[in-house]
Amino acid sequence: MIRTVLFGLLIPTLTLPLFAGGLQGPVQLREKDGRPRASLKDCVAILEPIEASVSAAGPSRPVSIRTVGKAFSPRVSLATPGTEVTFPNLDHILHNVFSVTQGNRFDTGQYQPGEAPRVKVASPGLVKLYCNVHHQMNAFLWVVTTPFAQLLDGKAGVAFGQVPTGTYRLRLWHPEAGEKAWTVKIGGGVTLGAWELDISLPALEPHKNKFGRDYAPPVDDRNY
Ligand SMILES: [Cu+2]
Repeated sequence: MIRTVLFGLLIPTLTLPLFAGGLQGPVQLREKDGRPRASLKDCVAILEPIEASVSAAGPSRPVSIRTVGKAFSPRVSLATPGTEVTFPNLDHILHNVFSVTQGNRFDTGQYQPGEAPRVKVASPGLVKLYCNVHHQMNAFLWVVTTPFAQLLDGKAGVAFGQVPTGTYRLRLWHPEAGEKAWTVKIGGGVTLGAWELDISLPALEPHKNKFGRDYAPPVDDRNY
């Protein structure tokens, strides 16, 4: 912690929390046969205050989720309430994005190649995104109010710094594992831990189209 002595008073430097610590440690994603998955791609870590002085995060920078090769990219994104999300269509076919997640329902309608519809997410939580044209397209948007949230793509685990001391809930999530949560106490230094998630869900969750009906049989539109 940095402090400045001014006229005999101790003035804490405002940019740093008064008492800050960190949380670090490896995350392991275990396959159904028990072997560890090599990559933490699509894994999300969210550190939420239970008893700690943390201000809610304001709207984050716009999030872009492209449709390319008949898939959403990236498949998992992070946002805060009020964040604008755009969906640029980089394919040569029509797409659609809809969500029937309560609190964040929307439907872009079908949109052309080159178009980029926008929506604003409202409520915290996990928003499941689908395309009404292509059953296999799915993506996930985590809307969080804490400033401590990260995607674990390319990482070995969680690493949060400048965390005010207190009690937190560490939530780990993966599309094929669902969510697991732990209570962690963070003191003045770096708190260490190790966490595991078990793969138990299918790669593509069964789902209906935006009308709540089964998808029509696929048509041949391979020229995306
Ligand atoms: Cu599509």
